[in-house]
Amino acid sequence: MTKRLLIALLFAVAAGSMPSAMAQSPETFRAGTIVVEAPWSRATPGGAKVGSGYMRITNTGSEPDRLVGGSTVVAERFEVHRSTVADGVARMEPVTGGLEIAPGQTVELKPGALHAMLVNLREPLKPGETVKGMLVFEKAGVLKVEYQVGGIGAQTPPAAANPHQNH
Ligand SMILES: [Cu+2]
Repeated sequence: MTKRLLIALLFAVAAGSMPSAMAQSPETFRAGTIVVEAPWSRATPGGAKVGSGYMRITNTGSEPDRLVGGSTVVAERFEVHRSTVADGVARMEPVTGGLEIAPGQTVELKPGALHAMLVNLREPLKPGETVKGMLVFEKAGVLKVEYQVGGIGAQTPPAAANPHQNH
């Protein structure tokens, strides 16, 4: 390893651990007043037809906005679903009419709750890979994001993708 490379690495490590006012990780994506943090997904077993997408969406503006659609490079369709448990049976249903993000509100898409459904996967998702996608908001418009793929059945974002998770 060259000395220059070593210095660059040390600098990168120092920069990564530096606290910032917003506790902002590199996996933060913005469009207009919408801030999307730490999009992530889960690895899928071979043959699985659907994958999932999770993230935190914050509306920093003074007007409500809606997540009305999206896409990823790995699946044919993007839907927003809500998981519920009724009489001990877990089910999920599409959120119709867009997912509202009220002014000042943070909506969390996470396992067992609201989530993005990546329908008709073209290929299995593998741990450690990054999946490019887009989110479409009614007012903020199109936002390009990248999902970090964690393990099968993961309940939290991959550690490396979200260094500020344990605040
Ligand atoms: Cu679903």
